[in-house]
Amino acid sequence: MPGVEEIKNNLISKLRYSLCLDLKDATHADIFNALALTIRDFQLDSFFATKHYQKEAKSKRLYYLSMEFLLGQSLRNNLMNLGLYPAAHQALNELGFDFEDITAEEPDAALGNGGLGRLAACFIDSMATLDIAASGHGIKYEYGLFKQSIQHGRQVEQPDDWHSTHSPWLIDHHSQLMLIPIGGHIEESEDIDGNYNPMWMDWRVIVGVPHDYFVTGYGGKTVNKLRLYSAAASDSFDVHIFNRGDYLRAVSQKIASENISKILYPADEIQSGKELRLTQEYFLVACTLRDIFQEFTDKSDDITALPDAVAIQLNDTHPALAIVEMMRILVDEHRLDWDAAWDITQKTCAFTNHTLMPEALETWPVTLFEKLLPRHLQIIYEINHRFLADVAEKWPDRPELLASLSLFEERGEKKIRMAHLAIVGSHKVNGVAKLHSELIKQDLVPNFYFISPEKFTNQTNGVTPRRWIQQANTQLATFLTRQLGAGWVTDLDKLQRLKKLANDSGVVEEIQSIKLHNKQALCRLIASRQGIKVDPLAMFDSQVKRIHEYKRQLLNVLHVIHLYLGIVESGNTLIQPKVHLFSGKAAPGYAMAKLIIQLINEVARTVNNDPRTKGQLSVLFLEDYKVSLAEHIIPATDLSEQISTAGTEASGTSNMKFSMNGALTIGTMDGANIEIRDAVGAENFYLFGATAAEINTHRATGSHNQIYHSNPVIRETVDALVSGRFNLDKSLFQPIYRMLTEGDHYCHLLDFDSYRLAQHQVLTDFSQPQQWHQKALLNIAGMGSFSSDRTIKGYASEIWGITC
Ligand code: 26V
Repeated sequence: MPGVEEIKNNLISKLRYSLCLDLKDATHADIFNALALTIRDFQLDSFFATKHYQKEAKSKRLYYLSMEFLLGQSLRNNLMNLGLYPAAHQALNELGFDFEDITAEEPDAALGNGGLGRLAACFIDSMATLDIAASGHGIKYEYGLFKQSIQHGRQVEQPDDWHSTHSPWLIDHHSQLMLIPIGGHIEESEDIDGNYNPMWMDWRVIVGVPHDYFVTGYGGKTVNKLRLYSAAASDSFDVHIFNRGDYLRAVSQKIASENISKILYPADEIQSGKELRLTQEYFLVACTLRDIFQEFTDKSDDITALPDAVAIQLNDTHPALAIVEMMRILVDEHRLDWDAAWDITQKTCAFTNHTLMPEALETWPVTLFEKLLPRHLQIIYEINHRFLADVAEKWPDRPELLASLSLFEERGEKKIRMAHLAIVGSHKVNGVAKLHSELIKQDLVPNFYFISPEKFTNQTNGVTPRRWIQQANTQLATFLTRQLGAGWVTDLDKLQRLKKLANDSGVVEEIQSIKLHNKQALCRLIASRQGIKVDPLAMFDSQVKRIHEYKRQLLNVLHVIHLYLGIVESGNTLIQPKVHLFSGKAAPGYAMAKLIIQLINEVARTVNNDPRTKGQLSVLFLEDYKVSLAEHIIPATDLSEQISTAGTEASGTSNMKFSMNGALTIGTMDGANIEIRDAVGAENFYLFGATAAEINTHRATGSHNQIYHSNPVIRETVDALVSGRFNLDKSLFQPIYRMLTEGDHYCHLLDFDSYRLAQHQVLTDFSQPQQWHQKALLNIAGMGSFSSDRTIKGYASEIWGITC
């Protein structure tokens, strides 16, 4: 293990020979880069050792395909996992730098939108920690998720040029280019034996360049890689266009190719059918499969053994084309017969669904496929034909099954249903929390469940305790290590042992003082980012996540309005001072979500500037939510808002992060909330609202209007939206008012009273600090099974056939 001197010397030499700088001229950003390059060398030593032992062990390899990896910062995580944290800390100090100042320089790698991408990042950490031979495969977007600022209360988006100076964590492999065909057309033909042998002709080529980011498991034994591909143009293949003298066309084609990895699509839960997005998905899949086949054929010449050596996990339908590309490679290139190829493909692939929201389910127009991927379209037709023939044969008396199961949506413009493709081509399909997995079977694709019940399974999400406790909450980590020994970091079930300390008032006071310490740190951050002073003794109530109607930030802000009206109109006083924190981004094209951000900001401005609320109520919208900001907010939160309409949030993962950092949850019976409540005890969780079944019934009866008219508290609150109280323009929030009173699909008003009562109970309980922090301790104690290590062990044994 390198010591302080070695780190110092290497850092200075990186500054000098890689960055051409003298220590005395180096900025904090330069020092960050030099330290990252120093640490990367240690990672690489372990990487080569890992490669060697994985090869010797002939380990089955897992390929995790995802359009998103929301990594955040890496320096502190790598230092901790390699065991170099104290030495690096001291090395920086001895060189005259503050460790916090230097690590804060690292830009977040925001190559994802939200939950799905952050889950992928937790998973690669757990896979390396569990010594699984695994790699992540994604796209190296030049621009990650946009940066958000708030101007006049409104969200403004700016490009996220996350590695303008090139990330020190990435190693480019320009010598391992991949050639990816796209476009063109099919010419029907026969081979010499007279078999149908279609030829994919006149395609153009996109070049894939691999960039490797190294993922250090805890303890540093295993270093896996995350391989991100960028797109480039192929000079040699465009030569004929140049030769024809069509210089401008050749250049524009080059630009078009480079655009493929230019930007992350900033929408989640909204699918828009854009050509560039489909091209990105194909590009990821095609590059990854070239890597998979290359690695496999290096070791084996028996292609039928592929499913024993390789498992592919599809993170939602976005990489589902892997099924089709694999069939193309096996049938067209390896000349396997269809049934053998299909058997290999199905045994290798597995699919995770992450959403029940109809607008997020991917479908692609057939015409778009015809233009970009004509051979893949043919293969999809063939998969569908054989699949439906099989269904018709097995269930001759159920002809109605065919239209509902088909890979094609025939109503309106003909489209390919990517979820159907993913289900048919996989041997396992999983949801991400118990309720979600049930709803997949019962509501989303009941007929698929009917024909192949054995495919469907659940793997409840988890989060990595390395980042979300050890790194984000160093005081809690120190406390845990003192109480439980260091083993909790890789065996989170050890947290259970805290239960017996719940009646030890000294321990409970320590939990309280850790929380206060974290709140003070967050106050300093808020003061420096937004120039606002917050009282650390107030209750911190946080809702941080993408802004979406189904997540119901609006329910939260309606309740804040209700509290405000109580103070200013009825002269109420809150039993405890409260700070409501909101943070999150809205998809740039999602007007209602953006209006909700504006409402939160206008309510914040009104409430915070009203002298009558002083010392009682304040509201903050923290700009530019990202992983590194979450690491500050979550450990400093008293109350975690997990208030989605039951049956809409597949799992949620911030709910887990908050609870394991000692926040109590106010939440609905949705996603993983249900399992969290079971784990921490119903008495330590503030449950409210209708269940998924009740929501269905309510929607069917459509009695929302009645709630507004019959409930004066609700009416007063909703009317305030259009009263001019929060903005001189009374019509500004009219669309929200209308949504609530003319449909309220997400049932804000239905759950309002129940939410209000639960919030009241929260405040009452918060005024008893000893009891509150005892509940906080019991939350931490109950969260052992929400480590992503547990989740990955489940995937490994039940889906991948990998032992760990
Ligand atoms: C859809 C699209 C559509 C095209 C544009 C880009 C894009 C990006 C993402 C998505 C789907 C997002 C689905 C998602 O993030 N689901 C979340 O997954 C979490 C991890 O399983 C889970 O905890 C959340 O409840 C779920 O909303």
